[in-house]
Amino acid sequence: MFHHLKSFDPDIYAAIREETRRQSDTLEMIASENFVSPAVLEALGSVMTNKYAEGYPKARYYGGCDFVDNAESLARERVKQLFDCKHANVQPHSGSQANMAAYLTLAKPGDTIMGMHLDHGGHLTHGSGVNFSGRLFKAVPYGLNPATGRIDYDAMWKLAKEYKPKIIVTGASAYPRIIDFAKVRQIADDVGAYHIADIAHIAGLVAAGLHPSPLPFAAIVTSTTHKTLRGPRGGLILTDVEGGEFLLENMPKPKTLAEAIDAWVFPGTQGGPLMHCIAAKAVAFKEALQPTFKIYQQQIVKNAAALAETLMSGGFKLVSDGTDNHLMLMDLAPKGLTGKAASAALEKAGITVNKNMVPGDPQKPFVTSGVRIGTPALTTRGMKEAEMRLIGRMFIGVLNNLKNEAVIARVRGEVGELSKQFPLYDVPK
Ligand code: DSN
Repeated sequence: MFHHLKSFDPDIYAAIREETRRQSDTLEMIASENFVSPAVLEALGSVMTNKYAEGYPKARYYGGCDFVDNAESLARERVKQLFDCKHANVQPHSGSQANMAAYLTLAKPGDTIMGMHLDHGGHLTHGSGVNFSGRLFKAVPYGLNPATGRIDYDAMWKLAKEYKPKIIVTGASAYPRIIDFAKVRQIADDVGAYHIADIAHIAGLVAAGLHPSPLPFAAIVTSTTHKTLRGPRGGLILTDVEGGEFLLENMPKPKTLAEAIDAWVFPGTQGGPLMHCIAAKAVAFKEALQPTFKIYQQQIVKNAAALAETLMSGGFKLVSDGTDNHLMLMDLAPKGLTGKAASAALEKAGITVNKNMVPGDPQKPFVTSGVRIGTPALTTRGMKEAEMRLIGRMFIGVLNNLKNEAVIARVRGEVGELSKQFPLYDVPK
């Protein structure tokens, strides 16, 4: 493998080899990352990357699309089966692109949207001022109840009544609890808003029935494909709503919601789809339809619970005091530590996490008072609760001894040993 690259471009070859080694020899605990299967990697590295296929299966602007049509149709059918829904668009290049197409389907620039505050666990594309979502739209953030660390639905309702948003977006990047999609639909209906659910983080849990599905309660559901869902990097859009009357500019007749979504993905916001990614999405969806996928998702949740408990018994504060899903958010302020210092020390010890704002964080986003920790990737490696407890003790050792090089070196050794017991990819020679 990689022999062409090795001889033609040794620099990129070396970068890939070392990244493979890093992924294999360290503990990957970034909550949004995962390890795809060799079958997904093969589809991603295939000749489908060569093909232009603007349009949709059987309605393309280019010739030669028979086989990419097969791949995209399979991806659509499989993801519809996985989430039990009526319409799917698998072309968004990313979750951000999926959200852009979803917002533009239901709102016009200048309209008001409500999404979760970035500092409370929301996502950039849910209305942050530095992102298109906060620049094209008037964004009103909702947030957590500071006492419980959980979404304050009453406050959300009040804000919605006051600002009358066109869209309420649910979903988060750093929220460890179940989201009450039914409640948000009730709020949206009350104020005449559309509900869009972005399930990027929890898609695998939703597919496995371990988190309630938003499909009965949201006009549009968006997601990425590479987090708990364990596919290639990319996005998707789902809807269960049939019919609709969407008048798009330059389009002669009203469209159904599904047609309007498709039109906003292509040609509305994207050009040619990434057919190699779409083929790899189809493979990942097939994997997610296997019975073993549910067992995998169950283990992710059990692992997160075991790790959370170990950290809390070690005296560390988690936002909302625990987790229901695949991630937890550690608030380091009570220990007088920053996310920046903690994540740097953990990385030295071979544990990869990301620094993360916590609700009401006095620190800047590059410093933060928290770290976000997730279990999807290590669960893919086969680790279970016993390993999580061991890893929890490693966290505690490092975080109580941030400046103690001997402790960090000892933990780095333990991480190496544990990694060897759960082999991942073969490192290219
Ligand atoms: N940046 C991703 C995450 O880490 O959660 C979300 O897109």
